[in-house]
Amino acid sequence: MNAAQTKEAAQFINEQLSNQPTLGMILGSGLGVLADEIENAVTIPYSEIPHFPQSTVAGHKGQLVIGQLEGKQVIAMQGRFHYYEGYNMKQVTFPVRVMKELGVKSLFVTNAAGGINESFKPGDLMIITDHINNMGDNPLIGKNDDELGARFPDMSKAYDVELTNHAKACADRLGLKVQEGVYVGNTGPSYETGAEVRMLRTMGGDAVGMSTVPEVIVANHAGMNVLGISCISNMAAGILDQPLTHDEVIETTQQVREDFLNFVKEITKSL
Ligand code: 6GU
Repeated sequence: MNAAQTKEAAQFINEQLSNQPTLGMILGSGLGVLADEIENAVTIPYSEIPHFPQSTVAGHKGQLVIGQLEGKQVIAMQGRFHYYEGYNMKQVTFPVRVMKELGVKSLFVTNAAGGINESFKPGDLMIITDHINNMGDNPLIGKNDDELGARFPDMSKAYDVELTNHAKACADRLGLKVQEGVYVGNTGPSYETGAEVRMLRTMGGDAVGMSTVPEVIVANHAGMNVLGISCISNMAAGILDQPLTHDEVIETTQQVREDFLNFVKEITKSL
């Protein structure tokens, strides 16, 4: 994945738009319904976009939806690319580069995650205040393109403080109880063992998932403002005495869908 490919993909998308999006959204497992709220939508399957990888997981649609949400020009990914699918970090984060090229300034990243913090419960929404890259890889490895960003980008404010505070105010306004915490990015695809979850808790993690961290690193490299929201779809291993299934992840995200939709729409409206 290189700058020329990014430009080609962005140009292909741009040709189909009458307005430039300024707000990007990556919609995680079961959360893609948000894209159905986008008005005057232009929908582009990933398969049509030059250099875009294809998405393979159930519950992930695999298309860009571009249009207006609460009066803002948005571009949403309905389905993302995961490292565990076998894509490399450059492929996983390619859409973020393309969004930047299209003029996106702020990026909302969402995911379904397992609760590590024992005070959380399935169905909680969590504002991501920080993350731990536990994937053993980094999308910025390799020659740095100084046009795109710094060789050693600062990650001390990876999740924009203003956006985070704004999201908290929106939750209050809606009377939504929203958690805050640290997201741990693991590669998956296996879920954690109980011992691993205890380790992640000791490390300072509140929720664990298999995405988001690569995209947030690239968004920071590119100078975008990031807001992260996790839907706690289940508790991580060893907290409740029950096995984890992807079906449970999808089921819970369906249950919180109204809260999630209202929350993101309120954040967008008053941005
Ligand atoms: Cl418990 N672990 C991981 N790695 N990803 C998840 C999850 C757990 N629950 C939803 N996604």
